[in-house]
Amino acid sequence: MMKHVFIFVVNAVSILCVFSYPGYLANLPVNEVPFLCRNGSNEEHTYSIKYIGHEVCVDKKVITGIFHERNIFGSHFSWNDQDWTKLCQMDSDDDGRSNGVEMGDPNCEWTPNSNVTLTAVSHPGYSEIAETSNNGTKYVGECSRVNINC
Ligand SMILES: [Ca+2]
Repeated sequence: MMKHVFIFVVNAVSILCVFSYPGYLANLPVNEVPFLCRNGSNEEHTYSIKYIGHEVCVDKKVITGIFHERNIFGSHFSWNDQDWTKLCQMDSDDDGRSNGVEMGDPNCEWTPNSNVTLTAVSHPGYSEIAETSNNGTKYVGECSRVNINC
């Protein structure tokens, strides 16, 4: 009897893990976004962030944890019924580029059933400023935004 109870508990925990954050990703065109930022010493860092709608903790370029608090993109995702057609044209972080542009779907054509692989260019919940040079344009945010060493 105890063996069956143990197996039930293990399975219940596994199911909870499967249906956590990754389940929401099916409603977004990408599974992760890059975040290029500059710290107070003017050093640039690039992070790859998987929990797009939540605040994250980063330690030396490695994501070490996740806050459960939503960032502004995560709030918009929730308030708009996880509907990409509504989210795509919004500019959640108010940096002048739509969520679609930032997440690789500038024409808002992606749907959850499309088998298209897109590439995000920046974070839709963290504002970045355009910097143009001879090498092109890059979008740079502030590293303090990612709660380093939290
Ligand atoms: Ca942004």
